Amino acid sequence: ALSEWSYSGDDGLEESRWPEKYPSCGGERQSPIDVKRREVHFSSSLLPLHMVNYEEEGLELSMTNNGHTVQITLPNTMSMRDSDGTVYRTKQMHFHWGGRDSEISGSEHTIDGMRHAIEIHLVHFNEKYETYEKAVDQPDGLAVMAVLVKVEDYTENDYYSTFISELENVKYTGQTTTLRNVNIRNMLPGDIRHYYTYQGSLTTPPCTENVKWFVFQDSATISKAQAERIENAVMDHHNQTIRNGYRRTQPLHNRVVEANFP
Ligand code: SG7
Ligand code: ZN
Repeated sequence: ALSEWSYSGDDGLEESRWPEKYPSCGGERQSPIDVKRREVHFSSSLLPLHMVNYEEEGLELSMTNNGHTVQITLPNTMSMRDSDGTVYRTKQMHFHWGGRDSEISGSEHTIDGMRHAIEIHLVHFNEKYETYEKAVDQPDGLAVMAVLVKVEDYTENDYYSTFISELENVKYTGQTTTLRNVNIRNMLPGDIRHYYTYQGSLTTPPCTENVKWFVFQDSATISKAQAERIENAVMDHHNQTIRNGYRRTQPLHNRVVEANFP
């Protein structure tokens, strides 16, 4: 197998066996999780994230098919300040989707057991470490914002058009293209003030337990046709269409999920 790990076991180590090679994947603060709304703790001290430069116009961003997902490199000029004053800078964003059978959703986080069609991750690093490479091994190194995307039959989202039409240029693993004139803010939900937050991990090997997660309460919306284009667009090392690239939800163990809304 060309891949060191996979979700299904078709190609490389399957999900349930990740801990054999990547011990952190068997840890007690793993991601994703099911957010059980009745068990979420409201915290009035959590402020909206202070987000800077996400709406910058005219960006040229490189997008790559890495064999597991499509990933867009973000400039480190976008930054987010957490309630506790920590500043995180952007590194990349990527997507998790389903689609193995039509109607199969592929978000990683679920809300009361409900899985959304797609989940977008914006990976950030703690700016006190100066670079992503230095932050990635630190216990407080990373923060990921998660955007849940739902499908409404005919609601075309024009803010996703550039991204979706460029997918044909990254059909094969290893290919890279350039996105022009995307506005990242517009790909996020309308309401970015309200979020769930908890301490977790990377959702892929090595499953490092150093990620502070922020899952927006509001979701973004795309059309069914747009979702299908994403689900059918890109292929892995074996030229199999990449589908169902999400990890099963993990036990909460000794953790609390907080929210800044009641
Ligand atoms: C995706 O998810 C990729 C990975 C990412 C991983 O497979 O975008 O990124 C690279 C550079 O391959 O891993 C370290 C990292 O960002 C896990 O990220 S996630 O927890 O946000 N899903
Ligand atoms: Zn991810």
